[in-house]
Amino acid sequence: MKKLFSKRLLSILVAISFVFICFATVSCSSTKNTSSSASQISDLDLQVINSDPAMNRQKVQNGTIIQCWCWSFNTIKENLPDIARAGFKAIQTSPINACREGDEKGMALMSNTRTGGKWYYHYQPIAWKIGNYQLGTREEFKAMCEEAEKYGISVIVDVLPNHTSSYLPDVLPEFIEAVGGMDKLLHENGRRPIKNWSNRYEGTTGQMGGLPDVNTENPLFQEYFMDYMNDTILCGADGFRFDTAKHIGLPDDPRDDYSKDNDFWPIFTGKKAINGKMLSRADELFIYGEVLQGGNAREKEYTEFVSVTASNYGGNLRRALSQKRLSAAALSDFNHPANPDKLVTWVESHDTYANQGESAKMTHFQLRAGWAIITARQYGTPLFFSRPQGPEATQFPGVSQIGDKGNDEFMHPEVVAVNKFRNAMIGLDEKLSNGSTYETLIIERGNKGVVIVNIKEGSENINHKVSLADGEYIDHANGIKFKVKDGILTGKVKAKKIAVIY
Ligand SMILES: [Ca+2]
Repeated sequence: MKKLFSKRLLSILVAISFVFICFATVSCSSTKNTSSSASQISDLDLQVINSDPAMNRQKVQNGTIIQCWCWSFNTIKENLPDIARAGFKAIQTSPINACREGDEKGMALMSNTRTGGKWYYHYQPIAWKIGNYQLGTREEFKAMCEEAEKYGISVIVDVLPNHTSSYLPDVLPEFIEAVGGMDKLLHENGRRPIKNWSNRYEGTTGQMGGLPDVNTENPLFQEYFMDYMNDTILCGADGFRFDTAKHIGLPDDPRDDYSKDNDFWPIFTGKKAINGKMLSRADELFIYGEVLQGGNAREKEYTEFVSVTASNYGGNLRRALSQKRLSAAALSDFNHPANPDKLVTWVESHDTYANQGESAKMTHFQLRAGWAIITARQYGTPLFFSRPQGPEATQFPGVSQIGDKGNDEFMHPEVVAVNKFRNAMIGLDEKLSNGSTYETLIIERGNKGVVIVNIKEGSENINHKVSLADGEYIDHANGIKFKVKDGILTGKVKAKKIAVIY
């Protein structure tokens, strides 16, 4: 309660100080489109005032998240004004825990040498404490969270309790001692590679991708990991992404011989204590699990505890974009058995970009078109993957390294316009339809707004029945004029452009 009050007080004080600056400069409205930071404060103050932490979960779910992939804590902190201005409501960090220090701590995102660096070492935990050589220290993380709060931006932290570093000797003695010794660290089955991915016993207790499977049901591990989770929340985290969540068993999944209860999910969503310790602020946190669909993922069952990733929808969307067939009927279907308000949607994930490379050849425009679709829709919480700097449609351009910010696409006017459209359309019903061909998708929200995604090489003349009030509209993305007369929307969307009308 004390934290809640102090956060509210801080928000009010920041808002008041913004108002004061506005009066002092008498320039808030007249300089809205210039680039100086003082002139853009007016764009931010509403977001600050709306940053009531009690509403955190709903705010994140209704908004958009930017995955600051491999950005350091200091880099994120420096770019918070731009992130807020772009209309994002949350940032997602890469894993912040102590991690494998491979390649002599090389900082290349991906190198072919033994010393250059590899991004994925931060997905290999060696102890549950905050800070690593890739992203920064605990103090820097905390400072980032404190700054994010000023902008009404929530912080989602990527956690990966399912496994350790692929090289077990890397695991620090403090981790091994905390769980009761080396023989208590892993599941009985934890070094046998998963062969049958539909077998829940293998899938939840076996070794995935060379990563030893931690006994996540060992009460000593649970207490140790709870201390980390609560420290992360104390520093200012507002939610979590659970990596490889489908590899941690649900209560009714088969148990490993070393485990008594499959109670990981009840404990780490605040429904049950471990040795007297509860997850802090559990009701406010936005928590989702990486539950990649396929095999026997039980993706619907996970939503009893957490939101989950709509990975099939991401695949369908990427296919639709590459085949230039944005069928409204096909793209209406999230291809997921769970309630759609429990889904996290993406065009691509860091895995499809950096691991399999399956999405790496997508162009900036294809990614924006996909982003516009998931962000304009009523359901699903869109996750924006921030790619590294450098030429488009390239997996590892080699321009930026671990710790640097990604490319500027998160600030592209079309991305910003759809982010703000989403924030303005909360709760309104959606209607998807096509233009003259499958290369134009039209997403209406209630009687308030329309987003048009045109992936054609040519322009699309819009002549479409809508529920918008009659009048003239200026598209928020590219400044194109549209008109609604007698319920018919007319205007022209140029080749490979997105129009955001409300
Ligand atoms: Ca597991």
